[in-house]
Amino acid sequence: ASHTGAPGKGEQLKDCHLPSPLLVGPVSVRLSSPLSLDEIREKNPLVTQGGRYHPPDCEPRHHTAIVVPYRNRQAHLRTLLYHLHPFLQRQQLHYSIYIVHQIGNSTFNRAKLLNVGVREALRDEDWGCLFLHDVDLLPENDHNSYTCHPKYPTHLSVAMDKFRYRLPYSQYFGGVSAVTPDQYLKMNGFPNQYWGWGGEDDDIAARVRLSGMKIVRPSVSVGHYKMIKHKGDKGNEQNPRRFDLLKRTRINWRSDGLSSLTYELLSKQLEPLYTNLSVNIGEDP
Ligand code: UD2
Ligand code: MN
Repeated sequence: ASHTGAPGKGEQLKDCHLPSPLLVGPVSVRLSSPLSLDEIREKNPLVTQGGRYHPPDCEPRHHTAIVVPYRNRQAHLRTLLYHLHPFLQRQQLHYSIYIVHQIGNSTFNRAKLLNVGVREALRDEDWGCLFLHDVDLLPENDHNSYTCHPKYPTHLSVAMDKFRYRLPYSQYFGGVSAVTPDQYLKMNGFPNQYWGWGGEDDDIAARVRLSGMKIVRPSVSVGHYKMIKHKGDKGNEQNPRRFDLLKRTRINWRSDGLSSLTYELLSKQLEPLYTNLSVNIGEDP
């Protein structure tokens, strides 16, 4: 038999080379007029139903699920997909993108949506790494690896244009972060009680510490992100209770989180560029 490049069935692929030979380093991010979903699809022919990808010619070393809390940010979603698919493919990851769509008009709850996304993603596959990703953040350097640290949760978005490319404060955990399933279990997931804007990221950071872990980060030069400029969303007003809630994380984290998560999955659709989870997470009691 003669080899034509693609390995036949049953033939073992070689492990992907480290570092990936496809990396380019800094990338310029275009924010204006996102392409249509069809156009993005044409640019990513190897992405399969549900927004999944597996490198075609080597065995990936990492299996990463990207979980995005979402409601009513169509243009941001298209911009994210346009950038993230090629970015993750250059890293030669096995990955899938999950959009966790809060249905209804109740106040937005980012952290609870992330809990839902993690639980549903782990029903699909034994993901080694779970990324928690704002819809409006675009990584600007593909040396920022979308993989997990074996021991500690990672905070990736350390240098954003909106904070003049610096960490705003040392415990900051907002934007883009990552945990392994073990780390996620250890910290009892994320809080379910933060309805509206703010505080939930600080609660998550506190859980990391309270459960005996610490936060690891890439270097500032690699952890560059652009945030698409936006106003506050209707239904995600600042949460006035966030300061009171944060005082009680130390008491609440074991009882509120993955262990107390309830929701109703309304549908799971395998769209061409992402898996859409439509979910009813209830409302602020
Ligand atoms: C900051 C943090 C974010 C989170 C938030 C407080 C940064 C870069 N990010 O973001 O991680 O801690 O503060 O809650 O500092 N979303 C929707 N639809 C909505 C509302 C929110 O899809 O109607 C999602 C979307 O993925 C968005 C994320 O929730 O990116 C965070 O909301 P935001 O972008 O309005 O908050 P922002 O930029 O202040
Ligand atoms: Mn934002």
